[in-house]
Amino acid sequence: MKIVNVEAIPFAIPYTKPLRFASGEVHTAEHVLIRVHTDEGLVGTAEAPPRPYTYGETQESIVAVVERIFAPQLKGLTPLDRERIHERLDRTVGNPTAKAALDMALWDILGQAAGLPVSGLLGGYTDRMRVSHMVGFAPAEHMVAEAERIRDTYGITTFKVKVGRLPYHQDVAACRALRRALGPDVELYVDGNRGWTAADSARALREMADLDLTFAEELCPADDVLGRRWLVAQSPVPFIADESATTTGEVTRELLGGSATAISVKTARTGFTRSQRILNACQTLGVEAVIGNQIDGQIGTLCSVAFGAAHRWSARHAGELSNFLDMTDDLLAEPLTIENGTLRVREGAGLGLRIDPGKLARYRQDR
Ligand code: MUC
Ligand code: MG
Repeated sequence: MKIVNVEAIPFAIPYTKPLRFASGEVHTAEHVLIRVHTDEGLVGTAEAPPRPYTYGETQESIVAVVERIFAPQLKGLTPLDRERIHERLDRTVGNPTAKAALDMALWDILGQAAGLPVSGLLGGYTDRMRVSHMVGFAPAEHMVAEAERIRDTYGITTFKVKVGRLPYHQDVAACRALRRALGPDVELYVDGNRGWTAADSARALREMADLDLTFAEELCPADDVLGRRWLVAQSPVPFIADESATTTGEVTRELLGGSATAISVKTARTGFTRSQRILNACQTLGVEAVIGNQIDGQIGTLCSVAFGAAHRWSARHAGELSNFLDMTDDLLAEPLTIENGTLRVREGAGLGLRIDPGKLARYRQDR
C-alpha cells in the first residue's frame, strides 16, 4: 500500500465566543484538514490547528509546508514506513502541528487497514477519559458562570483556569471565586501561558495556597531560565511544561534542568508517535502527564482522547477535551458528545472519524 496523495485543506469555523489567554485569543477555528490517500483507496484524516503565538505556524504556512515539502517526501512510501517518514519530516525544523497531523493520519490508515481502532493499537488501556474544561479570561463572575454551566450541562468537574494577566491579583480573585462557587470537590489548576514573571508567579501561588490547586502550568517563560527553576523548586504542586516542552528534547531539558515537574502532552503537536515517546519518558521518570488542549476542534479532540485513553499514564488525569463546545459547528458527520464528565473513544477501525462532505464544502476556504 503506497501513499499517493496528501491534501491540506484550510477551513474556518467561528467560535460562539472567543477563548482568551495570556499569549493570545481565538475567535475562529482556522484549521487545516489533512488527508493522506493510498493507492488502495484508504484515506487517513487529521487536523492541524495553527497557533502562531505558540509555534509560529499559520494556516497558510501549514498548507504550504505540507504541499511543497512534506507531501513529496511521503509519496511512494507506505504508511508502515513511519520511522523513515519521520526521518524525512525532521529534515525540516519546526512545523509541529503539520507534522503531527500527518503522523495521526498515517495511524488512521494503519487502523483502517488492520480493521482495528487506533486507540487499541496504541495501548488500549480504557475506552474513555474524564474531561477537563479550560476557562479563558473574562470577568470573574463570567468565568464562574461558564464553569457552572459546563458542570451542570456536561458533568465536568475539572477546570483549567487561564491566568497570567497583569496585575496578577485579578486572576487570583477569579480562582478564589471559582473555588468558592464550585466547592471543594471540583478539581482546579491554572495555566499562565508565560504571562507572569517568576516573582509574580511565586506570589500568586502563595496567595492561592488555600485553593487546593492540582497543577500550575507554564506560569512564566522557561527562557527566564534561573527564575523559572527558582519558581518550580518552590511550587507546592507539580509544575507543567506546555509550550516549553513541545519536542522530546525540550521535555528532557525542562525536566532535567528543573524547569518543570510535569508535562502537557498534546497530540496536535506531537502526533501519536512522538506523544507516545514523551508519555513513555514521563512514566519511566515518574513525572505526571496531562493530555492538553491545542484549542482543538472535534477531529483533534477525537485524536487526543484516542491517545489519552490508550495509556494508563495519561488516563489517570482528566484530559482537556471540551473546548470544541464553543465552536458553532464542526466537520464530523457524527458530533462528539460529553456525558457524565467523560468523552468516549470512537469505536471502529482507524480513528473512527467521518467528515461530513456538505460541511467541508461549506467551511473550506480554498474553493
Ligand atoms: C494551553 O494549554 O495553553 C493556548 C495556547 C496554546 O498553545 O494552547 C492553548 C491552551
Ligand atoms: Mg498551556
